[in-house]
Amino acid sequence: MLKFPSDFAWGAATSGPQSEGTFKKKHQNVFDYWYANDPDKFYDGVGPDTASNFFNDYKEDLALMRKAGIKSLRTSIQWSRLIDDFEKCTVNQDAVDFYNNVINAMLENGIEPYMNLCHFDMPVELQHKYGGFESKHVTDLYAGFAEQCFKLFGDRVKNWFTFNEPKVILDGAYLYQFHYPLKVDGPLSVQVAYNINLASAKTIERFRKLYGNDDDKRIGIILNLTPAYSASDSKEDKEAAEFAELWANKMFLDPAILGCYPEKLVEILKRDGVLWDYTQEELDLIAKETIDVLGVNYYHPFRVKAPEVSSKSLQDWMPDIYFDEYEMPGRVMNVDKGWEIFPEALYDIAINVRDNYKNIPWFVSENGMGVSREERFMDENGVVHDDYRINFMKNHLKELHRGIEEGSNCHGYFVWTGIDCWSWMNAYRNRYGLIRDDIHTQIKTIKDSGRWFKETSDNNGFE
Ligand code: BGP
Repeated sequence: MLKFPSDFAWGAATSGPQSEGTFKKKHQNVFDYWYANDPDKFYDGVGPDTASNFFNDYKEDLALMRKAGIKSLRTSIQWSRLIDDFEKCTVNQDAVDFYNNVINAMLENGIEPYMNLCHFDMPVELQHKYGGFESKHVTDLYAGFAEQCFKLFGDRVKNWFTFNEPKVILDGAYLYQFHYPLKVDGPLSVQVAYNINLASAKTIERFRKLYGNDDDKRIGIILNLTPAYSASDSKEDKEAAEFAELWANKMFLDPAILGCYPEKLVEILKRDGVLWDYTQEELDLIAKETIDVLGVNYYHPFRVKAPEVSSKSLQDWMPDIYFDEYEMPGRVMNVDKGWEIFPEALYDIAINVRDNYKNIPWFVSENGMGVSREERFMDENGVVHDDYRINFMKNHLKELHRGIEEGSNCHGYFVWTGIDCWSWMNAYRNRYGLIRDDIHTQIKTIKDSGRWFKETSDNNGFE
């Protein structure tokens, strides 16, 4: 039996915009708006309006998740739902009631709430008026929203997170066009990354003003880490991997934990003239307001090689002028999703956090297997027989366990996700849940993986 530490948290992750549905929302986030204006861009034309109906079904959903062994749940509070007037930071009472009910229902079901504050869901008004996180003013408005959340719900929520996967905001909205506003602007993405790091520090500052160093409350950030592996030992490939690591991982990890940008990255960005707008006062704040806990979303590694120079030039600066992605021969693929499956990277992450990031407390805040057309594996009772997902989790947990045995301070594993949920442009293309959601009837049925997860969570390990 592979046993995990006694206080290990077995959980699941989701987010407000992907589970709640848009019921009773006064404001739209960027995805609500984009879908309303261009539904054909979304897989099967399915938008966020109903999602997994958590707004209406939260009581039943939470009870069902508990039946699948989920004892901690990470979700998010939507800025565009909670706040009535963004400049004045007044709240919508309906939304306060909803989130209060959700948190109370979690606790009644024995589910520890982990609350995130931004899961790609910038209110569209702020995107249109100020460019979202392109603007420093928006970083202040964001910290104000966060402070409201701490005051309203902090008596019951111990674990808070300033952002989920900020790197994906850059990729989606500023580089590769899969998040609204679909810009392609490398230098601007550098500024947005900096502003997000700043917004995170401002949020932590508000948190510390309320709670000081209260050991019972923790604040962190959730990063999607994609360890960069070089295609070969050649100098060129290794340099490409070094930049990819700086850009994809260290640009957020270092400020969050060490309080500063990596020197090498600063050197490159300065040299390329894509230096961002910053002040010493802001840098001091980033240095001071570091996190207590790190959430790591891990799905796949980042395999890179030296770039083919031909089509890439400094003139149209994009981060990938420094690397090309590399398809390693013989790699194991999740064919449906198009991502390499490489559990060993989770061990590498564990050791990296132990050795280079103060061995900070951390947990796996997302890991899971997306599979399309899962009805292929469903029996007449609606139960999906998803051995592939059980094997995926086992293989990742084994690597995580190895890292913990070697001293990495990891205290939890949160699967993406509990109940199948809506996923941005991909809508329901890939199902990830331990529980199937029939999106036409909203009937929810525990999959084999949910039964396995319950056993594992109850035994704090598996055979
Ligand atoms: C993560 C996001 C989640 C979720 C997941 C699956 O990066 O934090 O929000 O969407 O990816 O994504 P997809 O359905 O596109 O495979």
